[in-house]
Amino acid sequence: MPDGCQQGPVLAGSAVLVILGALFLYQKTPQVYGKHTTSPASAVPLLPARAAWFLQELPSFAVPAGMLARQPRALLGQPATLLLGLFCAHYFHRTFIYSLFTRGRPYPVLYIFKGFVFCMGNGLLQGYYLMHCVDYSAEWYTDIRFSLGVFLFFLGMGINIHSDLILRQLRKPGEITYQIPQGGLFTYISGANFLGEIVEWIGFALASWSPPAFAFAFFSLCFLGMRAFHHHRFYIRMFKDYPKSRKALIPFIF
Ligand code: NDX
Repeated sequence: MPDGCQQGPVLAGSAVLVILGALFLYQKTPQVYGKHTTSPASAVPLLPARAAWFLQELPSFAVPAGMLARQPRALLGQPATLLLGLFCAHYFHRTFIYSLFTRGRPYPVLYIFKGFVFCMGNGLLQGYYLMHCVDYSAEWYTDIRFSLGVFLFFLGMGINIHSDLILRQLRKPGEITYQIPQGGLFTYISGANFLGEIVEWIGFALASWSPPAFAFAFFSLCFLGMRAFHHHRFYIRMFKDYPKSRKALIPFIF
């Protein structure tokens, strides 16, 4: 491990992600945004979904992108910079493209603030670890963990983007009604976009083989896995004709 790496904050940050993820597993009630919004629109301050997702996710892109920009040119082809580039690519899409096109309902300002803090912390953690705490050898590019991880990262990203697109097409601009999603992995599960994102971060963890990346993959599995479960229950309650064979997160299993 390079000398400049502060291991204490890295381990503490990774532990926070794991603890937060585990807490979500025990939470019986869903996070109160999107289809699980409970209070009337006038009761809590809200922002339009586009502005909300942009503001909330921006630090996940800006912080690691800033770190990458400060790297000397000679390091640009190294595994660590490529891996941080993948992280930035995901959040470039989430911040500038997903946010621009989302047709989600207005989003609670308090959640934007919490999401912003989360994204800032996670962006710092992943970026700092890859830029200051790992020293991959040139052989890492041919290691099976790297190849499989990068494959899963892009597979998951493809599933996530495709599934979010299917959801977006269920609404006309300005609508906030819900319909049964059809097509793609939604044929088998209610949380197709979430499964894609989980596969993506498991791939990133494998490819970078780093404690912060495994911690974030675990957080995503818990947070999005529970969200898929709550979405599934919502659909079963709301639609009498909801497909009986459809599972929550894992096709044919759960
Ligand atoms: N953002 C990750 N808790 C979160 C923001 C909120 O990126 O403090 C986690 C992320 C944060 C959360 C983040 C972490 C935990 C926080 C929480 C706020 C409080 C919480 C900080 C950072 C916290 C404690 C106190 C315990 C620490 O109207 P609508 O919005 O429902 O419309 C939806 C629409 N749609 C439909 N339209 C028509 N018909 C249907 N049947 C529809 N079903 C859905 O589609 C939306 O416009 C859109 C997608 O909705 P949905 O619900 O499927 O996905 P959503 O949860 O909004 O996520 C959107 C994308 C998705 O690709 C997902 O994979 C990704 O973002 N994501 C989301 C959350 C976390 C995350 C990724 C990750 O952990 N990697």
